[in-house]
Amino acid sequence: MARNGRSFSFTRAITRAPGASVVSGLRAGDGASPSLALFEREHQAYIAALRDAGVDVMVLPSLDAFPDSVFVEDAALCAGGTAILLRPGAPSRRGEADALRPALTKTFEHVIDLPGQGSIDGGDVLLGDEEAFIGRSARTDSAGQDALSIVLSDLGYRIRAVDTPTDILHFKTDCGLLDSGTIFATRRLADTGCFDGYRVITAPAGEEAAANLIRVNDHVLISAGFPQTEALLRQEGYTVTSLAISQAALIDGGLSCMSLRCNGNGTLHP
Ligand code: CIR
Repeated sequence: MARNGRSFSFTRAITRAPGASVVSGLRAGDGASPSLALFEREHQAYIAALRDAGVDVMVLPSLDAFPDSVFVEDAALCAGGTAILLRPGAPSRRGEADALRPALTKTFEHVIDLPGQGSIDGGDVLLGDEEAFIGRSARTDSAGQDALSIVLSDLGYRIRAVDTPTDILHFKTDCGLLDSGTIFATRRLADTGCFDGYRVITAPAGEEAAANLIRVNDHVLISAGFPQTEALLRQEGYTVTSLAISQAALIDGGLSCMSLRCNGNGTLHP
């Protein structure tokens, strides 16, 4: 397994505990609400897995004013030593970026508000070592895509502006990075051609919900309940940890969205 690559080498992560209001989290369907107690247990196991992968995890207190605030990834983005406060597309989530500001200011030397116009959720951004994929979606509009493209270009990333297929919440709902040159994705997303130039491993049929995995240092974290995916990734040589995220899934959340992962390239505060 590749041991370096800034896209998956992380020293720190910021998370936020789910609060009582998580039962009202946004969801596309009219499915069941999560149980707070089980969500908390699954969230704690998620944090433990990040720590096992060598990451120092900050756990922020729950924020009941924002039911979806456990999904910290959508409100900010860490790129090297810079944290960028984003503009989430769902009206009920707009204030989440400001709520993250104090923690980011403590952690990063550079914290910037996304300039320009438009909305963008971090779930639509996949950062590679050199290239950033920015997906336009129901949450991320062209203006938001353009605004983030300018910031990430200034930080040295090549930009690949892509379209998240309409029935997918976020670009990363359907993909995750396995190493610097390899992406795990659903067939429906890979078939759009958006990963041309990368090696793509596709999620086994029926296990599309496993696509939102995260590579953290030497570990690949995947959602529990996807045995073919787990076997496939082990066969490919990855060290896999599978985690139950049943309650986050009830409100359309996945593994990536519950942490803001940061790589300390010398600019993180000690
Ligand atoms: C929402 O609809 O915004 C939340 N209930 C789920 C957000 C999941 N975030 C992500 O995939 N990046």
